[in-house]
Amino acid sequence: MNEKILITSALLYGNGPLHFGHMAGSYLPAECYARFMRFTGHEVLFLSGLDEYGAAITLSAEKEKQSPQAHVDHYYKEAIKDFERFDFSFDHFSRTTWPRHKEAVVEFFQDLASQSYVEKVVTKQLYSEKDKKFLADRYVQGICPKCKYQEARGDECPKCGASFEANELIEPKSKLTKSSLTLKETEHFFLKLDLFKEQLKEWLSQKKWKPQVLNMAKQYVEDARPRCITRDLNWGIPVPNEEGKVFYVWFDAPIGYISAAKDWAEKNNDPNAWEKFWLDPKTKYVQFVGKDNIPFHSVFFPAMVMGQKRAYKQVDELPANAFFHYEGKKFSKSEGWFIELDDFFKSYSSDQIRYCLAANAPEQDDSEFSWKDFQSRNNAELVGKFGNFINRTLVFIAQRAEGKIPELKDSTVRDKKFLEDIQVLTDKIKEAHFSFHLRKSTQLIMELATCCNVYFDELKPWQLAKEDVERMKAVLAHCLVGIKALSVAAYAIIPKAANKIWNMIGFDDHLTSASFDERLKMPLNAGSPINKPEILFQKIEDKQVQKELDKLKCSQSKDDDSMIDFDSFSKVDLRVAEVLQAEQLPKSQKLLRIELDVGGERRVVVSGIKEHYNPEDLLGKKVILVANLKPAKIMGIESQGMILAASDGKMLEMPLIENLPSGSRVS
Ligand code: B3M
Ligand code: ZN
Repeated sequence: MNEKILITSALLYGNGPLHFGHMAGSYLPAECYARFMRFTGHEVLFLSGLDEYGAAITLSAEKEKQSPQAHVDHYYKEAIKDFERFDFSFDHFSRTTWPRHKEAVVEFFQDLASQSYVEKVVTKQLYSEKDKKFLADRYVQGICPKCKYQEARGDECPKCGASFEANELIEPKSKLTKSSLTLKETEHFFLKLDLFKEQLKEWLSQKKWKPQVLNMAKQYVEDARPRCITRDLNWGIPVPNEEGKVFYVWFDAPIGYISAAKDWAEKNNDPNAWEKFWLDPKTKYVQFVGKDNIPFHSVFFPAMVMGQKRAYKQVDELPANAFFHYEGKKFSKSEGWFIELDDFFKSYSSDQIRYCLAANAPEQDDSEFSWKDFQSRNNAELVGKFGNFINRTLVFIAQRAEGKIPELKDSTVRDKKFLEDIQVLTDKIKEAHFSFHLRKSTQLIMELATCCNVYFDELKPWQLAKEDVERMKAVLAHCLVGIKALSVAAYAIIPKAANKIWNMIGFDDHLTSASFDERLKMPLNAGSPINKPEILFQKIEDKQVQKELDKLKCSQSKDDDSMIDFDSFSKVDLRVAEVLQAEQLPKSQKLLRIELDVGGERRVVVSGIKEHYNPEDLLGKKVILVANLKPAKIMGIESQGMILAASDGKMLEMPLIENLPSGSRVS
């Protein structure tokens, strides 16, 4: 049955360029889903936009000595350009400074206020005596009240994902001047989240989302209490009748999903068209976000929607992804840990990177982009399996079958099995897309390519060319069914290549002029010519990969911020420590409680190595301990140091000392 599907990707902060981290997390999965859903005949509205208000923007605009508006204007243009380079099929990419977004936000607020879901409260906010102003949470850093991470931001902890009010931070400081802050009274509006607690619980209990998403949502609901939705700031949507106050960016941004639809409708000269998606309970609404955005999308915004007089659609599916890193570290423009897209697209195609990011999408755990993996996905999979089958078949037809499509006839048991396998695999690919398993669908596409290659190798058309030309032609006709299936199956992920293949096998319309199922069923035009086979993907050479890695190294060494001097290093007290005891922490998947002997002193450390080491195997081992790390409470246990371990994101290994006694210094 055809559905109406509203798809949104988290709004991108307008304070920096798009990178693969965003792409793999909340954009590409949405983009492939949107393409697939349209291709399978659904009515799709795929939206996103730029998140342009809030202190994240003013902070970075100040750094670049620009006005906030000029700053977001620049990044809006960049975002449009970048999404185009990735062949995105957004129906519209809007922005929160779009004038009519204001109205939508004020309307949301007034609806909530008129039903007493907001209250005005005298609050104590962090104030900088030095700057004579209240500091928005983004300008504040401190220690996370939940996990004690030292560099928590004012509104959330990047380490444990907790979200909180800036005044709950321990030892708050100004991010810019590092001066300490005091609490001072100011009036603000609070959204009474607690009033929605039961309704949210009931609503969430019906969701079949990923356990990690549901757990985070449920935890946040348990914690539900009034949340401040206004700020003392001069960049944002003004709160009606309140001088100097604007709405908190997380209040306005999700409403941006609705405004984006209105913006789309207006630009298409059909101003009410947005209602068809947003106000129809039959619409299926899918939101793609990163894991740090889960609380806002699963609880905060749904509560705002519950408090509206109009029945806006609530989110139905929230396939939130984990984080995506670059060669083991977070993407960061400021730290030079970054890929310039201008450079990237000079050497590689959108299909190559879309495939690689889809194959590594952080669906369950954090994952990463590495140049070696990119090379091997490209060379072994796209070129070696997928492209190779298409190329060898078409070249063979050009040389041995007059370049014409042979008739599909006289199917043997083996041929029938091949056609059945194609059917089974394309069904599975469909299912993988429907259930948001993008990684799985890339694996299945490669399985399909392998199945085709195996058929070709087994049936040996080159031998048949000498023995039985008719049979050779029949085999090639079956191979063409395989090529057609590859084109159809891979479309959502590598749309350009897919359509090229479609045209190579003799069709002159666009692949998506008919649906996925129709395309699979459709026969090839026996007797008509195939088009000249083109190379679909270029091989990536070792020296190219080396060049990219060198570039990264070079941008690192240029970056002074990431270098430390010897004095700073020598402050770290590294010691050999012998494991005396190790035990599981029943409530944690990752942590072990380890007791160590450090030259006669006993220490307890909580260490995230449970997935890689059995506690009993650790007894008597001598590890390296950071012995002068400030103690931190982890799961209620005071951890007095940190054990060193190497990891590539998948494997983890601790350096072990064989002969030296515990307590020895490591330098
Ligand atoms: N811009 C946060 C982020 O990019 C934010 C998403 C808003 S979605 C309404 O992580
Ligand atoms: Zn934390």
